[in-house]
Amino acid sequence: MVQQIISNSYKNAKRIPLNSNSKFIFFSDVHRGDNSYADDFADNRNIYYHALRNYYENDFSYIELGDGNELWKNHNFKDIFEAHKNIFMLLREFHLKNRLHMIWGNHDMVLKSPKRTEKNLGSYFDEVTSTTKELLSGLIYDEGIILEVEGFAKNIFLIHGHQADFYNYILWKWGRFLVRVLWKPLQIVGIKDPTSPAKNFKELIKVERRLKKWILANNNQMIIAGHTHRPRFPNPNELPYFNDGSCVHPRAITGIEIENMQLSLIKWHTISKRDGTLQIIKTVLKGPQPISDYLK
Ligand SMILES: [Mn+2]
Repeated sequence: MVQQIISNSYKNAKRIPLNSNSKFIFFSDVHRGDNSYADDFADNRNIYYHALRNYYENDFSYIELGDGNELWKNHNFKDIFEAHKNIFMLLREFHLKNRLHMIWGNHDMVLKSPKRTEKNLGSYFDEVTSTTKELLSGLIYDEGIILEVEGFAKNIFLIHGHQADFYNYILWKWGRFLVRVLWKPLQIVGIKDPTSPAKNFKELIKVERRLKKWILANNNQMIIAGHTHRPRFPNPNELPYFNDGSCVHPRAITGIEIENMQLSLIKWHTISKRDGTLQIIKTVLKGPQPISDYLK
């Protein structure tokens, strides 16, 4: 069943060309929240903003691989928008240049509906001028995206990854209910949701195993996913399962870049300098590795 769900999202995926001029940055599991104690992203928001602006200025397209907005803990998108307005304004800049592509995950599965997306993200109320202004009008969330690599028969499949997680794909409303009534209040006193693969190692391994099974059954189809929060960057002789990690690591965000037909796993984090100032820097964790190594 899980294998069929992944195959369906592959069939329905939006297609985007990729060639030697393309530059892509993938982040996922940003979990943008309301900036309260239950907002796992709050500590990393400056790092994320700085990284994303850097990619914007360097002509990258941004593809978010799901769970960008934390719509389980928060009923109202407006609270998330107000807490991270600078980030949404930057996303708007990407969108206006057609350089923004969104995939939904289990925490923002409601954005599957274009109507819902338009209502939540299409516009915002500007309190200074008391007028409604455009935000991400016309943006469509997809379940999957295929990057068609110029000169190759094989391609790259982008997906959130909860398709390999029955509980979070089919029973997601139940999961959301538990997060709202149980785990969110408990998180504030330090107890974490054990049903999330991000917090439960056994679940995480199962999700990875199912995705790898699908890759093997589908002619070694390369996948880049999120969901588990565990960064993965295989060697060329291994199964091509990549994971960009998350933006809610304790002091860092991780992502995957494509530039010059090469892939890199990167981390953005803060260092403290001897004079007491803080600096946000990028560290390459793995790569750059040619894409062609994974399309054989
Ligand atoms: Mn997820």
